[in-house]
Amino acid sequence: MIGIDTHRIAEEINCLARFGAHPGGGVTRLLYDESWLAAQRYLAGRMESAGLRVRYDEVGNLYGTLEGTDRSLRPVLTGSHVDTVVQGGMYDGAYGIVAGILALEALQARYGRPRRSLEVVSLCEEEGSRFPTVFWGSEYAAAYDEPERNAERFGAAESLYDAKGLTLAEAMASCGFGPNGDYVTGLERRGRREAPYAFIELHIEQGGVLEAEGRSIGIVTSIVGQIRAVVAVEGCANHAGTTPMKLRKDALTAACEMILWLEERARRSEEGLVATVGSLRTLPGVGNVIPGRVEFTVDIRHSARDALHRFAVETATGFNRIAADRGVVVSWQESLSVAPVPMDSGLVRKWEAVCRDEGVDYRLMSSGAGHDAMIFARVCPAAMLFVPSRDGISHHPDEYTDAGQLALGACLLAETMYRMGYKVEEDSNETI
Ligand code: HGY
Ligand code: MN
Ligand code: MN
Repeated sequence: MIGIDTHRIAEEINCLARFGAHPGGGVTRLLYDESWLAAQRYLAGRMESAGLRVRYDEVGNLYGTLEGTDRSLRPVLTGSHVDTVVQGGMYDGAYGIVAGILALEALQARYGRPRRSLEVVSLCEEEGSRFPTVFWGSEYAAAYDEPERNAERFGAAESLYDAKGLTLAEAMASCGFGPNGDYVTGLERRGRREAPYAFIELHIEQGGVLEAEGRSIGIVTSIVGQIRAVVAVEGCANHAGTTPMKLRKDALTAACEMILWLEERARRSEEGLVATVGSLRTLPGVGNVIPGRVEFTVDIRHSARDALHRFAVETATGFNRIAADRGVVVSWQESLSVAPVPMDSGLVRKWEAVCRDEGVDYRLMSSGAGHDAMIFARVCPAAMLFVPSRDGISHHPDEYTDAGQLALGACLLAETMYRMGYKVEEDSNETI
């Protein structure tokens, strides 16, 4: 199996983490902000120095291609997202991009050109940290034969606002991307004309299972489904000093009752269901005014579609009951509904064969985090490989994975890409 230098991969991830390094610790690199653009430009240069053909697509996904000799074969695509949560870790997303570049660089150095093109992509956005939308990069890339879908998404971008009131469309245009973008002339101005042969994503586990079992590799069999919503509670703002308690329509105390109710129901619910309120805003948000309006986010996940939807319906019903009891009005605006997605069994078997051949101890597992692989799974076989997260911590400055484990994951990625790109099975219909 090709070797990826332990020190090198840790170094390169540290280097990428400089873009958006947060003074309070961690990394904040948000779609189309300055650090995002600087990171993409750095990665474009790094892909070029790795001998890859570099191009952007309309939304700013950045591709590095190791051109195959047989252009009739569709490319294998690896990679992940370059954006982060606010004060997130330096491995979530970034690891899959850096490992992909190092793997293609090592393969080219050892074996020259593959038969089948091999590509690494730095997807522009997955987290939903700046605008109320997620998977902005992979949704565009996966709509390879649905230009109207991307046109619709570009239309919607005109009314997706960040905290400072800038629209996604304006932010995209400010980086030179979007339908009229001039990002770099001569580069591919549209997404891919055909789906990749396969999408394989290397990612940190973001949980504690591998570490608890002392294993270095997890092969993902499925990714949980998610329902995300913004809940608004409309009460009545009033004077904090002159309004008797029994006459109040306090939006914040109503929201608090809903949030504690949600936590308690999730605790008692089906095994594996999780529900989170990650952000909350009160209006007018000053100490001597009873909050008149509260907006908070709800994030519900489960590996079974019906359990996920059942819980979401129960939650909306429970919130309505609490609102009625308190004389306030509640509304629920869904921002994401993505079903649980199985990973491709052929690719899972391929990963298992590579691990067995190389004597690597692995386990099969599902993912509690969402990933770009679940979007690509709509249009091509998709699969993921996990490496451990220390103490299971992620979306936090303390996110960490040992360099040896990072390098092992990258070696397995390189070996899998080698088998799919250089030792192409002579199958006509290109099945995995
Ligand atoms: O939230 C998630 O599951 C992913 O990290 N975006
Ligand atoms: Mn994440
Ligand atoms: Mn991620």
